[in-house]
Amino acid sequence: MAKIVLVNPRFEVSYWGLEHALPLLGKKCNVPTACLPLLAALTPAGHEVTLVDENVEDIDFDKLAQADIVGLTGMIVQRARMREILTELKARGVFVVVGGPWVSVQEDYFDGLADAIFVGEAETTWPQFLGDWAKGCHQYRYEQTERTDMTQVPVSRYDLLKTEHYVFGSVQFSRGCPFQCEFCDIIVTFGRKPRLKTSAQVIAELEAMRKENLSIAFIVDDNLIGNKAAVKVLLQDVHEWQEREGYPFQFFTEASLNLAEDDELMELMIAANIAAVFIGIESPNEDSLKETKKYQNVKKGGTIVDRVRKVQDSGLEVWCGMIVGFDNDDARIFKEQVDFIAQTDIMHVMVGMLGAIPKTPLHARLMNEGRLDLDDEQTYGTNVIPLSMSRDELRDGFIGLMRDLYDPDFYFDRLESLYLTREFDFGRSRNAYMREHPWRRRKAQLLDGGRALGLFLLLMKNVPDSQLRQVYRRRMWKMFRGRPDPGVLFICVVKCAMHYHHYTMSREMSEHRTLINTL
Ligand code: B12
Ligand code: SF4
Repeated sequence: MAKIVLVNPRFEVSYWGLEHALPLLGKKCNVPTACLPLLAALTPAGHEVTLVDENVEDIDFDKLAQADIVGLTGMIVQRARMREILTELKARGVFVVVGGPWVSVQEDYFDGLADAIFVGEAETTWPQFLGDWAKGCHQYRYEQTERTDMTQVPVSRYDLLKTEHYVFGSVQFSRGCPFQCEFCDIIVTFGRKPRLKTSAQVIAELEAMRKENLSIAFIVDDNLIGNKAAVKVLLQDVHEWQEREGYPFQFFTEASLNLAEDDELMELMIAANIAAVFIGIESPNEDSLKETKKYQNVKKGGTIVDRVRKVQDSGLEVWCGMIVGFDNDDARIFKEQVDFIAQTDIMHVMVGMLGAIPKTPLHARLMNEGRLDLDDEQTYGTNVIPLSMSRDELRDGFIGLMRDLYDPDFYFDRLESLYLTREFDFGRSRNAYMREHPWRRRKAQLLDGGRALGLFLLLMKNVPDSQLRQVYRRRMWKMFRGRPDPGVLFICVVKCAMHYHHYTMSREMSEHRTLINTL
């Protein structure tokens, strides 16, 4: 029997980290990293497992030093902190293993600091390692020969998380994506054949999350609609569960743009109460999309703008990822991106400079072309040396683009266009359910109204910039007059808080010419 502690290191500020908004929302972290409660569930009975997320609590190194095994996870943006933690633990003679997205693609990054590493999925290798460890014959490198059979994945140990500190819960329906974008490490690690859990597994997870008082969840799939036929069955069952239980969950997720081609699928996502979908659009420049093999976004049954609007009109809010710095992008791309976003009414635009993650085809190609900056400290914010502009132009254009996108007027014009002019119906099927259940509806309205007011007051108290506070007041007043629905008002105050994060990030970058993690 081993004492095991699984650790998720502190994140650096990033677009989706929402670090500047979290204190306003009364939370410490956006989402609990899904692998921690999952690895706990995969640990054979008899071992004692503790989860430590440094984003919600400090690491007590003395306590950690008493563990038999410490397991560390982490993404690229956590790599520096991962190194610090490993160095500290090594000095104390602790046995430490590392897994997760970063070490899976950069296997030698922690050489000399880790006792074992896990590449890719670990549903079979983690229990196998624990057996080897008990026998005193563990290996240094573990990699599954077969991809995980998702129908065998156990329910995550949500009970071990301090769920009160997170905005969202996390739940996974599937892994893998059928597409082949050149820069993507997801398909390198998880493959192109989508694998799904059964409806019974997913519903058991939702029940387990509900016990921990979670009501908003991020479906952390690489691409929820990788296998459209199979996910439709799953969504139908989640919809029936939601109807039966009174819509206890609201979901957010990620999907590819071909979603717009399938009305039934959009309808089922809404029925399951998915409110917003993050789509990797990447670029309005068709040559760049072709260059990066993002063929699913290249013109097909309408422009990208038409397709985005179709998804929005169905009742799903669209968030998106955009990339600048493809070989086909010259200095005109920054303005093109702004013009494109203006036509889509998308508020949450994660824009990044093209980066080459190890093991991807892009990384291999640029290495061959001598266009990779191999320094770990990325002063230009990306390891890619662009082809059609200088590194300074790319960095400055990117910072300017972020600043333009989160200019308060531009941001709130998009919000008003979607929510006031187009009367976007956020959470359509839950709203329909509530209309048929007037008591529940009244209770929900009271709750939303109270939360909207509470958050608005927090914004007024804590946002230091008086001009910005004035913008939030003015825009919320307009929203109040145009759509005095407590649910919509709550969403819009949350949008103010999210704006505050993105605005602060973009101002810090432009004032200090420093680049914050944008990958
Ligand atoms: C959902 C998701 C998000 C969500 C939730 C993030 C979170 N904090 O958990 C949101 C949208 C918030 C998000 C944000 C970001 N994300 Co993200 N995200 C994902 C996605 C699609 C799924 C992650 C997931 O939960 N998978 C399910 C779990 C169960 O899988 P897993 O963590 O890989 O764990 C398995 C194995 O890796 C292994 N394992 C993992 N850790 C360990 C540790 C040990 C000891 C062992 C034994 C095994 C092990 O065991 C698990 C079971 O098999 C991945 C893509 C992917 N598939 O990795 C990108 C991904 C992880 N994200 C990425 C990035 C860059 C970001 C951002 C920095 C983007 C930004 N600029 O804002 C931010 C970080 C912000 C933050 N503070 O959270 C990159 C990381 C690149 C890399 N290789 O390091 C990825 C790979 C996507 C990509 N290529 O762009 N993300
Ligand atoms: S659609 Fe997304 S997950 Fe799929 S290959 Fe492209 S970038 Fe990767």
